[in-house]
Amino acid sequence: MSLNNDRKSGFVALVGRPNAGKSTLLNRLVGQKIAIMSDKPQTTRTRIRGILTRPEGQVVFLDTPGMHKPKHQLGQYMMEIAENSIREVDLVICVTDASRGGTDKDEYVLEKIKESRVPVILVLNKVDRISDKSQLLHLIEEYQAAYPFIEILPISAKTGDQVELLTQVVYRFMPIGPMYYPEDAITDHPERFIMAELIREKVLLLTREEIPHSVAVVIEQLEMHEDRNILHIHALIYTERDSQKAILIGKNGDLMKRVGVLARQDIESIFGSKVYLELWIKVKKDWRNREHVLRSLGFEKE
Ligand SMILES: Nc1nc2c(ncn2[C@@H]2O[C@H](COP(=O)(O)OP(=O)(O)OP(=O)(O)O)[C@@H](O)[C@H]2O)c(=O)[nH]1
Ligand SMILES: [Mg+2]
Repeated sequence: MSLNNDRKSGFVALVGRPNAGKSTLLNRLVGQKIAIMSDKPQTTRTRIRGILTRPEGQVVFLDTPGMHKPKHQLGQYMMEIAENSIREVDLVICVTDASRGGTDKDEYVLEKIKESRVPVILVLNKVDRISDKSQLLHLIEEYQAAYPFIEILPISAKTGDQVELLTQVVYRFMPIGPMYYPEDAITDHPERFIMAELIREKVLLLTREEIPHSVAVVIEQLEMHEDRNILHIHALIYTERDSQKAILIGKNGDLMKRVGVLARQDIESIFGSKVYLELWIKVKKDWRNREHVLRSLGFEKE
């Protein structure tokens, strides 16, 4: 807890459609990879907390699942997380993909924002993809007419363009408050959770169609072999059907090997120790629609 009474603190939710770049932006804002990212929609499945501490105070960013019409219980859980987040924070950052923008596509998100009384900053993301800047001006006008955003900022979460400016705007709207986390904390998620997510990210990267969505990852065992300074990780990858399991294993186990190599490299660089990663695949039929299975996988309703 800081003794400086003038310091600010607050909670900021990142919301928007799937694939808008919310997780990429969260990682940029806190300067470290906490949330996994992919070009597949509905990558983020739960609320991911990222903490930024500066001399002026502490901001806790909440990355949320992309807003969509849910087709199964997991999707319903994801939407509850996203919608509840809007109500529980001091500020909302609404992220939209400006390269595919338009208020018509964000209708649902705007509707949810209108129900809350929290100030909202609109971020027009992926400006690195836009060469015609008049396109941006049109978008700004369109969004301005749709909702009284307190600020509209074109940024690129990928290149970092204008993210520092966004951070300064966020601090401006934070109330005076206590430091909720230690100064050096970047997140409060357990290591196991981040590791499982990194493995899931590699599955998303290397698979297509329904496979990415059918997968859940759980770390079964995590042990430090002190003598050799190697972190031994035993992870289980759940999928919904035998046919999906076969695809995930790949010819001669090739796909799993590639997932393993990429995940190991990422975990090693993020956690700074050598890793021995063992991956197993198990079928859990229709897990996305089974309440108790979802709970056992950590998707707890609030
Ligand atoms: N060109 C470009 N691509 C970006 C930018 N920000 C994100 N992306 C890409 O957009 C895709 C989606 O990014 P994510 O950060 O996973 O998007 P998200 O909004 O968290 O998606 P969900 O978790 O599914 O809701 C990834 O392929 C990113 O690399 C950007 O500023 N420019
Ligand atoms: Mg995400």
